[in-house]
Amino acid sequence: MPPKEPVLVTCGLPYANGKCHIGHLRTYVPADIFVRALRKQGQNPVFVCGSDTHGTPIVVNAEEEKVTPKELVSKYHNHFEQVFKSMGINFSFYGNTDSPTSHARTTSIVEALIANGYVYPKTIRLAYCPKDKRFLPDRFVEGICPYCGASARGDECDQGCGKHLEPGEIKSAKCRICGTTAEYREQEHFFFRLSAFAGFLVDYLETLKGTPNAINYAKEWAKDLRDWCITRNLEWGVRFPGHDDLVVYVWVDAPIGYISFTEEWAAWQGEDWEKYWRRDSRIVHFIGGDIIYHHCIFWPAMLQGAGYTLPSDVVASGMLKIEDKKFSKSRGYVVWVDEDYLAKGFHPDLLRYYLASYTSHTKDLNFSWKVFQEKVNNELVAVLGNFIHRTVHFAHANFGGIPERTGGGIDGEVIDAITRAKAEVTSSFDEYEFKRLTDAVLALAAWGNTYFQSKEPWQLIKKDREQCAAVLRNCLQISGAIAILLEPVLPSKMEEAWGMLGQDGSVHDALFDDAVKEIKSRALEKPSVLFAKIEDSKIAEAEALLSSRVKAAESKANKASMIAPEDLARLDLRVGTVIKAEPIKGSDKLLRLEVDIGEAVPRQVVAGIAKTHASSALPGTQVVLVANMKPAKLFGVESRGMVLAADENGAVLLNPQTPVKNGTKIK
Ligand code: B3M
Ligand code: ZN
Repeated sequence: MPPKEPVLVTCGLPYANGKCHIGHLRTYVPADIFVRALRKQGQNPVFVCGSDTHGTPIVVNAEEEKVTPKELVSKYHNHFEQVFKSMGINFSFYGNTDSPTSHARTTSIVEALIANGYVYPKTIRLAYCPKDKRFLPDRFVEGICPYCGASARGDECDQGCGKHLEPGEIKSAKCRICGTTAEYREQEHFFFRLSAFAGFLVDYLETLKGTPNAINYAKEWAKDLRDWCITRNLEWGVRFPGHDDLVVYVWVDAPIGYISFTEEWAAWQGEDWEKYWRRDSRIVHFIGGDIIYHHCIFWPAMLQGAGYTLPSDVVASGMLKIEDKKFSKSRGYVVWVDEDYLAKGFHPDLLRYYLASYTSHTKDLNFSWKVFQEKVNNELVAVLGNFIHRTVHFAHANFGGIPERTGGGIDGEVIDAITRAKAEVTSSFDEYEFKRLTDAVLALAAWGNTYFQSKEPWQLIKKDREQCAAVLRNCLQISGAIAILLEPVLPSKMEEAWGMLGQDGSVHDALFDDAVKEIKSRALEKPSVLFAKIEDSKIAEAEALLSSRVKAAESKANKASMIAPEDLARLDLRVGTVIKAEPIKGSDKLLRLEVDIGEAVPRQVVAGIAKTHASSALPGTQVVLVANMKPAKLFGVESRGMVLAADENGAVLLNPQTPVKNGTKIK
């Protein structure tokens, strides 16, 4: 059954605060493939996206770049729009959340939520920088996650458990700009009554489609909902109605961009936006795996509370790795789409192919330049390009084009092979598994190569010209089918192939069903090379650029971590003698030591040396102790210090060259 119309597809809005990298494309390319595939099934989806322009991600970076938020946003808005276009990602509309329409729609939705009783004021304690004399919303504050203890920023435990943090929740808060320890001050803020939507969300998530990662996480989270603070102390953003000193939290107005961009597109096209957002429709959100909470919990609750159509599908992509390392801009593990890829002359379609064909949409995707080269050379060049090229080349050289039909039509086995591939391609979209699409088409090309080889047209042409023509027609039929089925992934390359096959119109307008329509006879030109091999030197150059960036990041980090003499002076290092040593129950690594450091009572410390030291051999040994360590409990035993050891093959204890008095300080 064809999915219902009208269809709106959206992509998560990139923050307009930095350049586009491959991590972004992990979401946008599959979304574009999906939209193109819907068109090939005769549907007419609208595809919107745009810049996320508000919130502390923008304000912090603008302060760092010493420009206004508006200037920062317009610079990167243009950058993203340009890169998306170059990558063949064709949005129906690419907006920005600072537009008058976006402000108006946000205000209207917030007012509706207030009118419907879903917003209430509450006084909370917030981080405040006494030096900069301002409140520190979200990314302006750094500290410790109250849930897992990892370093976190104000709105999100980005290095640990990934939890969304509410204002005031972060512990040991420091101002990100000046490093001053924050104070907590009280202020009235406004909360969205998310808890009122608990029952609604449980039911809604039963009906939500998309990828299992999105739906399953959301179902867990829906069990424990906390109300959500939706105002912030910022100048930049959408004013909270009736309060000139507050703006709404960026995660309120950002998804509302999906609606306002539809409005702007509709005004431009003379269409009706309410068809999508006020009546029955199919709304599909493509997002990164880290913003599932926002799209499956906050957003549907907001829409429900204000009376809008709910999303039908949430499609969340897996994470991206670079050369098997966790993606990280600060550590240099990043590939910039513009300067590292497009500007180096790599064709956009090759990267689209990599992103679609590497792995399942929800799994980790590793980008490696070597694998990129292998995939292009072994799959696109050796299988796909080779098949289309040899077919067109042979037809051109021996028949001057696609030969006339004589006798029967296309072979049954050829039609079967195409039909199988087409079924696999169309069904891959029901599960948002784009790799199945590329695998199926590659298999069809491989099948074509075997067919060509087994029919030996180079022999046939000498013996039976008519039979040879029939074989060629079959091969050209397969080539045309490949161009149609693969157009969503390789739009510009398949348009080129379509041209080489002399077909009418554009492959962008062909339907999947056209893949089995019999190809027409026509004159062909000598084919050009569709995919060229990527040389080792190109890859070596790209790898060198990446590793120089990683090295630069490392040396910057090393410089930043150099210490001054006064930092060393903070360590209270003393020599002591082990008086007692014994194993700790339940641990095969730890020993409990009592160390005399010249104090009235020996220090009890826990040391991870059980694998390398028998407890009986230790009493009498001098050791070096960090005497001002924060006390910690290990296996129920309190440790009040740390014994120093060289970290080789386990632990080699440090001690003075000649015995010294217990308690002697180390300088
Ligand atoms: N601007 C980017 C992110 O957190 C954020 C997405 C908004 S989608 C409405 O990935
Ligand atoms: Zn955490």
